[in-house]
Amino acid sequence: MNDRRNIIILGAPMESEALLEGVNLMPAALRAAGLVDAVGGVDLGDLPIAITDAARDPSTGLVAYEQIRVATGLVRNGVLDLLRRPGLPLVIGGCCGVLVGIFAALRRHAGRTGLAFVDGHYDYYDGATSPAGALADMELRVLTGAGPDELVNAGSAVPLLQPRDAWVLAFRDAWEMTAAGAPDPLAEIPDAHFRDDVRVLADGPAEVGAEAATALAADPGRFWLHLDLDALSTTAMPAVDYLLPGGLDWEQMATLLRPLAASPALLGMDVTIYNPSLDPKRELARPIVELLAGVLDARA
Ligand SMILES: [Mn+2]
Repeated sequence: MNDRRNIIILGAPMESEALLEGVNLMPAALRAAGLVDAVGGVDLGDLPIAITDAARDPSTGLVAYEQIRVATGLVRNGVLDLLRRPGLPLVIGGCCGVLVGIFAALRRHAGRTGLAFVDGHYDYYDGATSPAGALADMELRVLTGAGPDELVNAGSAVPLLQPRDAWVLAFRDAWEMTAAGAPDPLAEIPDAHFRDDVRVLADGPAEVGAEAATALAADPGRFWLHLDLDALSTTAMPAVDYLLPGGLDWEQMATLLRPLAASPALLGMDVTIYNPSLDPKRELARPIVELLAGVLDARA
């Protein structure tokens, strides 16, 4: 345990496909694997999020739209509370949809805030092309100002995230997006900074992490770190819902994250998408805890 890091943990068990036993089980699984002691944190428990309505809303294309709106408000208020406390917020998802509420809180609390977005997917579908109709397929698009009105307007400014403040790292689903006819983020938000998994490994994970951290610390001067565990290879992390070839191994991921986690400009971090129901013996929970503890150790 390392109390100097003063990490504040909040569970956000959002499962935006309304699977009743999916990524919503992640906070409990990581706690059972020793998360709180390993990161040296204070645990505020879980937000009371329940996504149970499997119907897809015809106008937005989203599953459980009303429940997603309510959950986004809970995340916003919960993260606002975290940001007002001393210490570094660590939000445990859940799915990547938690980022909408997180950025609504960041906008209110800190104003313009950057994002280091480490994710196997762009998460840039629209309601028509999203395979699952999940907010977790489209949160980067919502954050940068396109999508269902009530989510795009969840904070005090639109967009919640300026494209130029987004560093989109380690994605590898461009081919899948093209096949689905999804919006192309390279065309729609060209000011964002894109480094796919091949580029991250070619340039070096340490170099790419440091490049993003340095740029975000300079402008806008503060940022959030998002980690979707499906940015790991499916060999390293098979317990995710959408498998893709490619990706980073555990050490490459730690190397990419460390300079971001160590930055004084970091306002907080979320981690998402581990699905314990695909890992019945919970063998992957401890490596996740060790990854988080290892990268947050850079702040000590
Ligand atoms: Mn994602």
